[in-house]
Amino acid sequence: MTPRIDVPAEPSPFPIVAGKTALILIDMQRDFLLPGGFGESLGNDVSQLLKVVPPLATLLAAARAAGVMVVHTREGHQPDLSDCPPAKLSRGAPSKRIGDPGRYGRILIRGEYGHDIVDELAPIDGEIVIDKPGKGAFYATELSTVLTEAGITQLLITGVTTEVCVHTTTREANDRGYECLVVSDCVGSYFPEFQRIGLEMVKAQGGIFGWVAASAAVIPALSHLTTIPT
Ligand code: TIU
Repeated sequence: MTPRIDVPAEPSPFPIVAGKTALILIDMQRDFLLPGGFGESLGNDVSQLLKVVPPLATLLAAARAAGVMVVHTREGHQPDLSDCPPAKLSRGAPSKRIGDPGRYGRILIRGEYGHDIVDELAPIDGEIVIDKPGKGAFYATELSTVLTEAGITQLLITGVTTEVCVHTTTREANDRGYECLVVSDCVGSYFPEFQRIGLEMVKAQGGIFGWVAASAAVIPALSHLTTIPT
């Protein structure tokens, strides 16, 4: 029998299954999170995202201790912008567009300091890093193949921003047959009302495209996973 633990979640308990569960950290990149970075330069309140880092670091440590697969994503583009659609490139204020020089290097360009993940959540050996050109982590990436080959069916979804890349990825995953738990204090939005409504939308209508629970409910389940004899 596959060891399985039900996490108390809304709208119903969410099954975490040993060997079939992955933790996904979406776009916890300096460009989105750090003061003086791209996100703040657009007028956003980065403190709303920075508060996600401590609980997510704790959840990440618990996942690592439980042997759960960890996948990090980064939104960004090739230095020549060949993978950035004109409709995305032309968005935003002049001089603050993708590829322009920013405080932490060229904005959202692969290889630049700002494009990489914040130090507190840096990937370690053995963890997957998916570079994605879009908002959804399945679009134009190898994520689907990676998860299929690993036999993953359950996703613990975290990262930023709740209503943009977290929602897009969760919706993509749900359509592909994954069961998705969005961890409420480990996702963040620049806009408090989008955070609240974004989480409501996931779990409405009997869990229309996912489940929602706080990390305080997920972590004990992960700890228990390590104690189940296989
Ligand atoms: N990762 C992600 O959500 N990308 C964004 O551009 N989000 C914004 O909210 N701008």
